[in-house]
Amino acid sequence: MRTLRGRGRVAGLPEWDRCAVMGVVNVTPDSFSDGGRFFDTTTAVKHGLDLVGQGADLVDVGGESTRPGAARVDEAEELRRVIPVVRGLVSEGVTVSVDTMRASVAERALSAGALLVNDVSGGLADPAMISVVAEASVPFVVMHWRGFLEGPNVRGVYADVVSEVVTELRARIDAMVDGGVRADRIIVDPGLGFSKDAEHDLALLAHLDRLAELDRPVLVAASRKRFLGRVLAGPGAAPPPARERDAATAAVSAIAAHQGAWAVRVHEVRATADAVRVAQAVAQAATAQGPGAGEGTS
Ligand code: PMM
Repeated sequence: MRTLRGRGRVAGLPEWDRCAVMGVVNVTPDSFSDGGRFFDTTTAVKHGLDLVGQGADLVDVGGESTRPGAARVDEAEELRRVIPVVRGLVSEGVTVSVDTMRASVAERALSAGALLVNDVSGGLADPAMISVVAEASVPFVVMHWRGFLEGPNVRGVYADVVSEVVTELRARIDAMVDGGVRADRIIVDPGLGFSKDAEHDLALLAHLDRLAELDRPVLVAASRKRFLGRVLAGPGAAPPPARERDAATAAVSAIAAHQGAWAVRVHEVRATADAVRVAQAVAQAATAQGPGAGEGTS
């Protein structure tokens, strides 16, 4: 099986010897899977620390829901939600990433100690994002995005979803590099569920190795997403609610880690932390075994 290359080190971040686990803290009243649960600073910081206790290597803090039809929060409100949580987690020694489409929020979060910017728009929503990331010389997650999830953008149209995602991500990488972002800072993400149906998401997971063409580490963020609801429900049935999709999420984490993903982004950390360790043990056994190993034992 072809696996992803370039999983190893992302410049500017600690190095993990296996697929890293990114725990999610949404400081929002309305995210689709955990909206409202961690909406005040103290609860959000405590939740982030709990995720680290359960095995998260880094914590992704976001203040704006990206679910279909969600209204944008204004900049002041996003800053109010995100910055104190970033500061609180950084002061506890946590490696923090900021999930934002706004350059100003990214900049303030970096000043508060965040080490990574995770932008679901891949730098498209805010033209100032590229220069902020270039200037700070920090790692940047470039997710595949076709615009805000409203109107026709909710359902993407693809002739060949895998090839189109690879091509469109390559264009974003080129734009980032042209804007002064160092290539070794860029992480790519196929953007599961963003202008994609279940069949698109599953095709991307089945062909994750194609992202190796981009030669960048890959982040997979499948946690609790709609396509898992579809898979669990089967044809015609109602999908289970988002919070009942954690076992399915951990299954995706094992698949992604086995294929060589750099990190997986999840709401429930414990099962995924186990999944990536099992994937690592299997990978090590495969290396130890190697071609020809075991000869002479019979
Ligand atoms: N999905 C969500 C939020 N942030 N970041 C990246 N890099 N990739 C994603 O697919 C992604 C993301 C939406 O899920 P949430 O509201 O449960 O956090």
